[in-house]
Amino acid sequence: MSRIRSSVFQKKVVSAADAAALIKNGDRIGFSGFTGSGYPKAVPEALAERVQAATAAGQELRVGVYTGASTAPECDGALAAVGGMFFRMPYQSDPDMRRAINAGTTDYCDIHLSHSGPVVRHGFMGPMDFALVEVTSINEDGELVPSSSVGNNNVWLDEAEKIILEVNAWQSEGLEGMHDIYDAIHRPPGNGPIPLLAPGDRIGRPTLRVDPDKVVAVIETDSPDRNTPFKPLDDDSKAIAANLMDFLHNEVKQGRLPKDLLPLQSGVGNIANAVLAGLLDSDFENLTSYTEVIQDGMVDLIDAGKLTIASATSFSLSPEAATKMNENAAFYRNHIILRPQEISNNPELIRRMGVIACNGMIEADIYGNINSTHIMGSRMQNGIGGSGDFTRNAYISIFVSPSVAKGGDISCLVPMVSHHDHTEHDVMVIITEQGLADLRGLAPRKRAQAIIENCAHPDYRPLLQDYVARAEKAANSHHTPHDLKESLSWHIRMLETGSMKP
Ligand code: 0RQ
Repeated sequence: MSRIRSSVFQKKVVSAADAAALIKNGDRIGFSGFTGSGYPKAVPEALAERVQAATAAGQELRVGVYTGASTAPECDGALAAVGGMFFRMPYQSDPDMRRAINAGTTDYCDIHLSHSGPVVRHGFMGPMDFALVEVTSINEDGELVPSSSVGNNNVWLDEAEKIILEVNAWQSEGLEGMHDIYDAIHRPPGNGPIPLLAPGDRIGRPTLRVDPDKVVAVIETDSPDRNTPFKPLDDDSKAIAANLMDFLHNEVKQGRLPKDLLPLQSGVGNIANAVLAGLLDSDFENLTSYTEVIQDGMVDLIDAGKLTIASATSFSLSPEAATKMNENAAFYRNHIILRPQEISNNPELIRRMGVIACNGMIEADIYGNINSTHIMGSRMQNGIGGSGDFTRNAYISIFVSPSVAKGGDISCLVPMVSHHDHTEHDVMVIITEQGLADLRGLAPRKRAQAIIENCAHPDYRPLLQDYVARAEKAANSHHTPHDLKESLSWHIRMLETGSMKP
């Protein structure tokens, strides 16, 4: 049976090529899609073909692409490979996309995920020409059942002048009822408090609403989300997870956390997933999660009966876990709620519920500033994503990373970060495989000692202590001692010699 149950929408079905033909050079398009889930799968590739044909004919066809977060090779990848984007925001992680951003051929605006919908609603980005949104089905009354992510879809559907829908039969019909679309946020003034008190609360509707007159094309697809497998757990990630478990147990013992903890947020990447595996082996029970992505580790916690409810905006699963989710969506619907990202990442809610935030990083400095986005100060990796939304507003904010990268040539603990995403004011705990630095209540000099002694790799500890000694002697040594002539010398050495070691 067709997933398009409304006769109004059935009449709008066209091919992906015909839908792509509606898009003009310079159009700004709000795409669905968040960490490899729920992105449009047919029109971006058809558009990429048009871009190639236009380029061959000496014409320009480039669009501005707004998403929830990263998408996949058929979406970001296809358009980036042909140079089809003049603008991109917010988070991305595709290699071709990254190349275009770093080459400066695509302008990239790396903003907090909780801001990415509102800046469009507020008109800060100018008008949005199209929304291109994947859904699971269209009901008789024309309401849309979202697919495996919600992201900014509610905002794009409201704000775009025209809408193209992809109805993907691969997405499980069991997803219907998993979503909670709260659409009572408008341009200020006049917004009230968001009435959500706990991760399991439902405050909205299961479907997205759309003005049918704005829908110019509907495409039928049947393609899987392209999710990437997680790396197997290595010794470092197991040690990081064990250090975090010790910390959480101690917080419970000290009476600073209840024994079922507080809602957990876990970032993207392999280490974050490993941390969830650590919870699986722990004695913590009745856990809840208020986060933005549901990874394999969270599904395992639900299966084990340890996680009662997970609230997010998207899945970020391995192919095996995505298949399991698809086959059992009706079961997981009782434990998972997918919301718009302006709700999953909302600072008001994160602060109210006391979320424990745990995110990956590229590097931290000895005072606790964090670089999440730029390799060696200038090369964009993925973007800040939701890490800022959660870190600044968390009950406890934690960053996790191995102490070294590139086989030990790089120390992830450095004198001064080469790019700032999270300042020392927002960061409470840093964890590596070496140990844990609890920075709460520490002045800068004491923070430096905690980080060097507990988190840095032994190979780099004397070098960091040497830096601290020089910084203390430097002319500008005051509250936060730095020797500005030396502070980025480690990065310069890496760029010049291929190692931070002298
Ligand atoms: O390089 O790709 O060439 O191998 O950086 O590093 O170890 O694979 O890290 O998958 O845990 O991701 C910060 C990127 C970590 C991620 C980041 C090199 C390393 C490797 C990646 P290669 P790993 P992870 C909510 C939260 C921002 C968004 C966020 C991220 C590559 O966590 O994108 O937190 N965070 N969102 O070799 C130079 C260093 C390095 C280094 C690692 N110090 N210097 N290179 N690398 N450390 C979710 C969302 O927002 C959607």
